[in-house]
Amino acid sequence: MPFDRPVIVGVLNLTPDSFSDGGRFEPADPGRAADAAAAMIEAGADVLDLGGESTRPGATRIDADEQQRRVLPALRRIVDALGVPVSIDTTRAAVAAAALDAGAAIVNDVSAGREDEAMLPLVADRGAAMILMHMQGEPATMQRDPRYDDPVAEVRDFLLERARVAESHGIDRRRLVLDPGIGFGKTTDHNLALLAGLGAFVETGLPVMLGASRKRFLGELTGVAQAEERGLATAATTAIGVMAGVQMFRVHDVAPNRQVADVTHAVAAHPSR
Ligand code: HH2
Repeated sequence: MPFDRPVIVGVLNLTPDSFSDGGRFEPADPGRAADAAAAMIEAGADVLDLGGESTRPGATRIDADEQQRRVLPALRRIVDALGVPVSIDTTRAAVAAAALDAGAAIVNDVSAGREDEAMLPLVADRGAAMILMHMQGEPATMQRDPRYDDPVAEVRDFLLERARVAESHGIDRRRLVLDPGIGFGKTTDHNLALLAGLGAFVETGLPVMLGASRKRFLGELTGVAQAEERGLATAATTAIGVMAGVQMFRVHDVAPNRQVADVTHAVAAHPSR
């Protein structure tokens, strides 16, 4: 993946219940999802992240067959028509395998390969890239009482350990991306600590992805109740991430984040800094 500019990863949830964009697409109508994907590319997305299971706090689990039924028709269309790198947001190896068969290039696993023991061997075998995300607990209960002594150090150490395990399965380190997992078993204060401490993740030398888009803590900070209206708050996190050296941004609203990332990156990369 080229990192000469920030990579914008557009979120396309093929779910009825995602917290901010659920219910937009029917699996029976992959054309609409492909149109939305084309609009994201037009707006400046470099990668599209497709998912068939919501991981919002308290979400119901979706089995591998149903995830495939939701995601694969749209994924095939997007790969065929747009030829952009696609990542599959799943913790199940069967879903990842089918998505890689259909042309996906990246596996985005919010369990960092912990949920399905077949995941890391699969990614190694296919030579795919992988996003390893930190989560404390599980989606059903993760927001009940998350606790850390030192959120930045604990999340960073967890991710480095998962990267080590991924490498021990034969995944090339250069194909790994670390993601602190904003909102996954974290209070607003934990999320703020992670945003303030992004430099510690960048210093690991592995590429870092930030997924703060529209999340609840942004609503808490701004008083904006509707997730779809947190675009500016999200863009602020993109600016913070770019200044800290973060390379990838998983966002629902591509156009404003593309603009913010490009301008901020021009400043961050300026020789006078
Ligand atoms: N956040 C969500 C889902 N997947 N993957 C990574 N790597 N990082 C994230 O921060 C992340 C993620 C949650 O957002 P969304 O997909 O919009 O909602 P839902 O889980 O309800 O589908």
